[in-house]
Amino acid sequence: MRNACLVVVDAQNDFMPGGALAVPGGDEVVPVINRLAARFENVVLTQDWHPRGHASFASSHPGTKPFEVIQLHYGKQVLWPDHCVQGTAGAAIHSQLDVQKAQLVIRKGHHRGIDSYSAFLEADRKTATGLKGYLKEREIERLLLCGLATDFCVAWTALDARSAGFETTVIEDACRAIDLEGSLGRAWSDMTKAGVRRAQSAAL
Ligand code: VGL
Ligand code: ZN
Repeated sequence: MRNACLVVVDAQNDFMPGGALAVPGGDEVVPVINRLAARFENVVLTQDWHPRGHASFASSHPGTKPFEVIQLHYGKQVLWPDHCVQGTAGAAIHSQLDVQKAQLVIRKGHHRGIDSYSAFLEADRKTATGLKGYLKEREIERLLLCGLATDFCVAWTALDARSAGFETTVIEDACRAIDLEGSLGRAWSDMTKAGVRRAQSAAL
């Protein structure tokens, strides 16, 4: 699979049970991803990496609460509890994730005023992370996505991967979702429409 790359999205402590923005069952993906990663020559990780006072934090907008939606200069933004603050234990990749072979870690969400669910383009839909250029230069054509959360960072990354021309598959049992007011169902329907494939790890 020289032209394929496994992209492990945000497998970080703050998205695990007990973390600041815990995704139900988030830790269950770790052994599944470890089994998958053993079979890939190319592995890339993403890491949500926010400065203190980030625009996606409810704590940065007095009078708001986590999970409310507000309007920012680039459009709608869900407000989250403070999470994945640069350099904190919560921002670290899960210690059981066997990622020694990963060749690149894309850190995203580091501009204070712009969120970035996608590993390709920030929420202003203009600022690129550089991942597309990296993968194209490595002649990668197929992306297999796993990690957290299915309906936010995995889905946005998958949709942008399709726009960038990659054959894209989301490995469902290697992901877990936040599922805010139907967001998981919407994410799957958007991904299916965009030509993202849905697979189970056992079938790969
Ligand atoms: C994520 C919400 C906020 C994710 C990151 O990794 O899906 N979700 N920041
Ligand atoms: Zn975030």
